[in-house]
Amino acid sequence: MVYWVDIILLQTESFTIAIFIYLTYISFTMGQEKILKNIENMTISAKEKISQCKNILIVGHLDADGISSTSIAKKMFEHAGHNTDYLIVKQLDSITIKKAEEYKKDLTVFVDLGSGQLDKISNYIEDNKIMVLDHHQPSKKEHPNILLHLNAHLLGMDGSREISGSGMCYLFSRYYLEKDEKLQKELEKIAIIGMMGDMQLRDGAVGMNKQILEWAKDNNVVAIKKDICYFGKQTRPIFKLLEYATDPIIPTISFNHENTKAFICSYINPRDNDNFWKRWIDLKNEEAQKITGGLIKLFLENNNGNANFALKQLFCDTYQFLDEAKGTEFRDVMEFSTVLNACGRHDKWKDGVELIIGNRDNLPTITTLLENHRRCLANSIDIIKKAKIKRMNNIQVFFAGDTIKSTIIGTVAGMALGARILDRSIPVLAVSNDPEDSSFSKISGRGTKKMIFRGLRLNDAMNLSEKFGGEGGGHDIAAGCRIPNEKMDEFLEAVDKGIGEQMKNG
Ligand SMILES: [Mn+2]
Repeated sequence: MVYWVDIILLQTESFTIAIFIYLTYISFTMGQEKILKNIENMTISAKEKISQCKNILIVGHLDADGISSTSIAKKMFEHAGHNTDYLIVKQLDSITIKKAEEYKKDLTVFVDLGSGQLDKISNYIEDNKIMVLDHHQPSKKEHPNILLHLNAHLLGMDGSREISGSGMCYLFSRYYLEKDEKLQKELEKIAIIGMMGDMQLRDGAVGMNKQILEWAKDNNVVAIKKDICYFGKQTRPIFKLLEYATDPIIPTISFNHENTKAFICSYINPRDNDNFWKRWIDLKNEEAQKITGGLIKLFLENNNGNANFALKQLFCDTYQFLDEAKGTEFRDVMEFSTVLNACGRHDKWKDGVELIIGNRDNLPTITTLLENHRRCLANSIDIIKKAKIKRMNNIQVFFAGDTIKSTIIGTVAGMALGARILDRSIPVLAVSNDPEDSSFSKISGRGTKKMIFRGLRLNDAMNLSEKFGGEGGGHDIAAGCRIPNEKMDEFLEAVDKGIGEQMKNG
């Protein structure tokens, strides 16, 4: 029997919840609006000075987000009548800044990097010839004479989760360019590739990313669909999709060729009329459901009552570009961003930019490149599996020397954490030789979200390198530095201590 008091209480409660949701929504959109207004104001006040700079050099980071950011900048500046040149770098340090200075342009625009190295940039390039669009942690000092500095954190956004470098470039373009719907759509598309490349969409979009995705969805740029999270739904035969599944690892299936094939065949006929293996997108609804049901069963049976987390990871929002052909690497945003990553990491960043901008002449090279990249990652994971890991109090260190390229070692370290090859309770520092200077090493640090909740700030830890004659920067969850070899032990001690301090209350 229900009493009227209960009904009132129930109504009051849902009313309170409704009000709460409404207020949260309002404060969220108001926060967003304020940020956009600030970006608009800052862009408009710098616009005239920027317009006067005929020749522009764009300097971007070499990952998928950096290549996307560079492409947005190139497209929009050319559209606005500037001449552009671009340069993609692994890390913004004195060597690469000097390189940029040698171009002697009217304006150097740093995208997806720069905010943490303004002091250093200022040493080589005059302040009034510098512009920065970035989402990395900024350094503390202000530089009032810089033409324009749009940084996610300074504008009140979390640059690790809420917006990418490409997103910052896109927002700038909204206020710098005269309205042009076709171009806006193209730039929205590129902004989304960057978000994905920086792993900001893994648990669903939040903050400004969500806003940009909504614009893109309304413009029919992208379709968003809940699906299994695995890589290769457009291009891989399903047995490969499942066999190489790492996030989450499928019990008894991942990395087991025979089991994977047997599993699939027990649910569906895996071959099409021409006897080719079907891809995920070729499956009929009921076939996909059967496989998904089978996967859920595997997780429930093999995770000792701990299946919830893995099951949550199994599904996510997936994103498809509506102007790209089905079954290509470019239809699915996850695959597209991986192509770009492969380009950047293997010195083909020019191809990456060309690809985004619309020049697809080099496609065969790019598919081979993708295969190489996958093989490189798999080999490197094997190397980590067999390697001796130096375990300190609060960090684990892996020395790769020359065995893993410094351009992919961060990705590999992140994968090894994800696949539990490394201890997931403390961050990993992966060390490789610096190819540009043999007296230096490069270090890539990776953590997990859980560690961030416990206080981890890898960018602060990597910044300690400056005390030892090195240089560094990045995000709380992923950061890097270079350090003189002779200072390595001292530096690692300092990082171990520093990270212990950061995470001591977690
Ligand atoms: Mn980025």
